Amino acid sequence: MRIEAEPYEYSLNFPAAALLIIDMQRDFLEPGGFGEMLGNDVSRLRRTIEPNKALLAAWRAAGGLVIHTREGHRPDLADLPRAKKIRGRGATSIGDPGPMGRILVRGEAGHDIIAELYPAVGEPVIDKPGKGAFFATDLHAILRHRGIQQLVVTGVTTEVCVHTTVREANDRGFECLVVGDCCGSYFPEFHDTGLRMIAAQGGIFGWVAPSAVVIEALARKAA
Ligand code: C5J
Repeated sequence: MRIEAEPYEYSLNFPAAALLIIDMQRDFLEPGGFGEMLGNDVSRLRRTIEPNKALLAAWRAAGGLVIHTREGHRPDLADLPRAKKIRGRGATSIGDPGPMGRILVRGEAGHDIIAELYPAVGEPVIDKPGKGAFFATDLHAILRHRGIQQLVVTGVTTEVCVHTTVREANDRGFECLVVGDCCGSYFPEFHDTGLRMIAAQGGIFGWVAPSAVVIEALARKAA
């Protein structure tokens, strides 16, 4: 399946491709969550919900593998490096009580994925303690076992967990197509530059395309 993308067309090999949705969690996206508590404008992330819903529906209808990730830590915080805990010097940090339970702790309400994009039964959910989805997780093993070579990547935030994951994936030999309007940042300039960085230099980390062209390619496949 040929997809018009930056810096040049992406050849989607559907059975060997997975949709990887990064950290669409309540604490990052919902009003009253940790992200908003830190002073961020969550509407900048929420604009990605509808395009993600449409892409997810099309991907599921085509029978493709969907993988979700969540950033967070063990309730005992044993996997939380001190450097991450104290970063930002904020009054409230990871593991502390927040508006939706303990912040970025597994099992808490704010750690969970937003209802609009909730994982279906059988879709792997990767709990990741870092920014990249490969660090200290079984993602690579799952992709290998399923014969996946390509990743269509969406989620938040563009310049942090999406970027880190795409860089990790690229170094492991995966071809990454980042769906621009399905990614979001609290900082619009970081989002725009983050996408440009991926496709720059001949696609140094991967490709970038809008959701409409990916959905259209999936519809062509179904026809
Ligand atoms: C993600 C973050 N998911 N910005 N986390 O990007 O801390």
